[in-house]
Parts: sequence; C-alpha cells; structure tokens
Amino acid sequence: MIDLSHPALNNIDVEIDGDKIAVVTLMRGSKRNALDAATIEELVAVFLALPREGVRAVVLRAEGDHFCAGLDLVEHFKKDRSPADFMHVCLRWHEAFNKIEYSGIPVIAALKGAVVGGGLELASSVHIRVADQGTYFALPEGQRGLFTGGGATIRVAGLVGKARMIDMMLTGRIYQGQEAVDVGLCQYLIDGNTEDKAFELARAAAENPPLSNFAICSAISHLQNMSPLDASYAEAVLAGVVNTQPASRDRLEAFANKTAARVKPQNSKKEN
Ligand code: 1HE
Repeated sequence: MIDLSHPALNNIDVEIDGDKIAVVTLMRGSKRNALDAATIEELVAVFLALPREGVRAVVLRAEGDHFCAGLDLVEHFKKDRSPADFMHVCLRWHEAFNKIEYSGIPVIAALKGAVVGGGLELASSVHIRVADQGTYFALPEGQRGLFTGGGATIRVAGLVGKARMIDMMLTGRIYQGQEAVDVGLCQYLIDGNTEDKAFELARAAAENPPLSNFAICSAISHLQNMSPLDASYAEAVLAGVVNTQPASRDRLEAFANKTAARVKPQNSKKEN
C-alpha cells in the first residue's frame, strides 16, 4: 500500500482529518491541473489506498482557478504517441476513474472554473459534483482534433444523455450555471465556496454506516452495468447484507422508539 505522505506524490496532495474525511487536491494549478501521465498514476495510487485507510468520505478539490483542463495536451504533443501508446494511457485513466467511481466511499468534487475534456471525465467519475457560478463544463475534443478517452462516452453520456454529449463535442458547447444543473452535469450550484459545500456534504455522508456507503458508492454503478434481471437479483443479495448489518440496528430501534429524525423538508431551504 502506498504511504500517502510519500514524496512520490508530486501532483496530488492528500490530507486525512480526525473524522477520516480525506481532502485530495490536484496540485498542478500552474498547468490548470491538466492530467499528465504522472498525475493519473498518482490518482490510481491514492484511490487504491484511501478505502484501505478507512476513509469515510473524500473531497476532491484543485489548486488554482480551474478544476481541471483535461488531457495534458503539451505532454501529448511532445510524446508524439503511437496508437498503442495512447490506448495504454487511456487504460490508466480508466483505472484511475474506475477506482474513484467504484471506491465504495463517497467522493465529492468541489468544482470551479474549467471542467473540460478529461477534467469532465474525472469529475463525472465522482459521486457528487458541486459547482459555482463560474464553473463551466465542455468537451473541446472535437476542436482539438481528438476524441474522449477517459470514459466520457460512458459517464458524461450517462449524465447528460447521448444527444447532448454529441452536441458538446461537435460544437464546443459550454454549459454553466443553472443550465449545467438542469442537464445533469452537477447536482449543486453554490453562490459561495464550493469547497465549503463539498465538506458539508462529505461530513453528512460520512455519518452513514460505511457498509451503506460502500453499496451506494459502488453497487449502483455496478448494477447499472448489468441486465435488469441480474441487477435486481444482485440488488436483493446486496440488500440482504446491508439491510441486516449490525450498524443499522440502533437506527432502526430509534425509528421504532420515535426518537429518530423524520424525513421532512426543512423550512424554506432554497439550495438545489
Ligand atoms: C495546459 C492545459 C492542457 C492549460 N494541457 N497544458 N483540454 C483543453 O482543450 C483545455 C485547454 N486549456 C484551456 O483552454 C485553458 O488553459 C483554460 C481555459 C483551461 C485556462 O485558461 P488560462 O488563460 O487561465 O490559462 P492558459 O494560459 O491557457 O494556460 C496556463 C498554463 O497551463 C500554460 O502553461 P505555461 O507553461 O505556458 O504557463 C498552458 O500550456 C497550461 N495548460 N491547459 C497542457 N490541457 C483521455 S483523452 C482526453 C482528451 C481531452 O482532455 S481534450 C481537452 C483538453
């Protein structure tokens, strides 16, 4: 297992607090957090290690004004890769983003500025996306003479639908603000700091029993990959395990005793 304080982490910083909330920071702000091959390897290592560290939730944030400018185009240009080389690059991106999506721990992205190309592929692999009014989403691959290679055809199409993704790639269409929420690119639109909101959500999610979060943050994705018949079978098996866990007994008892909070909307809360 990687030592998260190891100096081999040059492009990513990881801090874990006493509540086991991890903050993972993209540290290439001077390059708009473009994803070079080294950063992808660090993401793989970090998201392999975090579940084993007993982390309860992750806030994914970025240095600088932009969340992530996607593929490191300069590295890609300089390396002049062969088709096979770039296929292997993409397979490492999939390894990293699958580790996030299927991690079993809630990963909440605090977005800002550009979330474009591979940056949107990274953002679409997390479980909750928080944007502010300056956050914008785009897939400029078409304009760059490229194609998505980090899972956008699955994850971004899954969020916004095939037709919107094709439009984004053909025309360079940019989504931001309420429209980005409406099409499914993010779940929260914040006037203040997205990191504060991401922390609030991470802390709330971390209150759930880890086994429930494991199911929510891995099984829903896995079940989506199955036929409905197999998915419903697997869901029943999973619910058999999760819904009988010892950690749920107190919560069920509290409900039965009428001491647990009821599920009711709070007065005049207007956040999305
Ligand atoms: C980069 C990258 C990058 C910035 N690769 N170095 N992604 C894109 O097409 C987006 C490309 N980036 C931009 O459009 C802009 O940089 C931003 C709108 C994100 C920010 O603009 P700005 O004016 O703040 O910064 P800048 O002056 O453009 O860039 C500052 C530095 O970051 C500069 O380096 P410097 O050494 O000259 O200071 C830029 O070269 C560097 N930089 N973005 C490399 N992307 C698996 S396939 C995925 C396919 C894709 O992701 S395609 C989409 C690529």
